[in-house]
Amino acid sequence: MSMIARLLERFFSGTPGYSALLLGLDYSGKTTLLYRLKLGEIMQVIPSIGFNVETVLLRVPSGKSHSELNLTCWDVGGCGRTHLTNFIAIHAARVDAIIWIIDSSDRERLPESIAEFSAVMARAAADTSAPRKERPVLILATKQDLPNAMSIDEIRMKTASALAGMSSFGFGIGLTHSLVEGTIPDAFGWLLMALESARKGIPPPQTPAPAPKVLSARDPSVLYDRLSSWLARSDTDASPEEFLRQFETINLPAWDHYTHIRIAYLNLMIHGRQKGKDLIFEGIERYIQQSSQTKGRTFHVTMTYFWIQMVHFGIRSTPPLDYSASNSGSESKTADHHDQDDFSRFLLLNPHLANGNLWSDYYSKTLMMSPAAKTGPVLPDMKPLPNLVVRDAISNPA
Ligand SMILES: Nc1nc2c(ncn2[C@@H]2O[C@H](COP(=O)(O)OP(=O)(O)O)[C@@H](O)[C@H]2O)c(=O)[nH]1
Ligand SMILES: [Mg+2]
Repeated sequence: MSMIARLLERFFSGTPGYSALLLGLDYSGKTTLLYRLKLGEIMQVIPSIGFNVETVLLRVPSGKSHSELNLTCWDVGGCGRTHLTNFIAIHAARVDAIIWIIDSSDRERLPESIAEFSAVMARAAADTSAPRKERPVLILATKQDLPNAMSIDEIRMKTASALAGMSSFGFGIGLTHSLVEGTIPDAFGWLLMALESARKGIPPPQTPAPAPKVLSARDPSVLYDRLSSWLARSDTDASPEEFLRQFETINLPAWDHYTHIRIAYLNLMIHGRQKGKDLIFEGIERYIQQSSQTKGRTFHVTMTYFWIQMVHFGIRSTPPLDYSASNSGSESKTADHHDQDDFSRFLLLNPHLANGNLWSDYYSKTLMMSPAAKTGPVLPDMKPLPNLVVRDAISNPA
């Protein structure tokens, strides 16, 4: 079993309720739906990056009365998603259900959405290390409130062949629809019913899953490989205290992207944003001046700001881990082990950070490599950085 799969199982086994993966193209409405279910209101969400994970408690119709559905939803967002098919498929093979979000107003990209869904599901089906079980697929066709939306029947017809052999059902939803009655609770009511029959072990349908053809098993996925090696490294790396001592005494085993991310992570976790940021800046500048590992490198202010911002955003997006829930098994961990796990888990939830070129989604090369960016902080010219103000409003609703 891969490192990623092992860690996922270590972190998320034993969570109560059911888990679901939100699949769907960017801009289809995944994050909006997640926070609407979580907070009961429509938030202006930012294009997300990395994972949003939230547990929602939904009241759904069940026969003549109501039941509760406790659902932990994984929303995979943004950058580099296409490089992450492998990674998403590992999740898909370990959740209890898939919620496929389709933008009803985007007829043009429906084929792309179907291709992504099929690629992920084929990968997940080929994952022999995952438990073999029926995973219901709830299709939510969002934006039904928009004038040119495709009807739910049209979407059902067009997605039917991608869903062959799966237990699935489609519902049309919109921002104007109630959370209390109508299609949204009905949709989750269907999901609860499908999940309960899957848990009772009603055997999966016999139709074989389509053979993986979109991606071959040997498809090179640089980011995925890098993330796997980072996770292996974080599992055996020096303790946080030791690592920070090595940083302070200019004695780190390596000076690479992984090292930078861990420096940022530990300082921000321990000291918070203000003090953490200063310590990172001073520490890195000093390290570059004094170490023989950093020959030829110079300190880059904007680049350093960029990574601090991305790591901080990732920290704010990572829900705290409840050890009491996940640690009921035989494995008893030391406090030190927890710290180590925290960084592994942080990487798992923020796989995009392994992409050393992430900055180029935000900055043109000309701007990032300019003397001005090197000596002082400059704002991105391609798109704004993920917004911490909005993120904090989501984490700490008033
Ligand atoms: N009109 C309408 N807009 C929606 C609906 N769901 C989402 N949106 C909008 O679609 C945009 C993209 O949503 P977002 O949740 O960021 O998509 P994600 O990339 O899949 O997470 C946002 O501007 C949302 O307000 C819907 O049901 N109706
Ligand atoms: Mg999103």
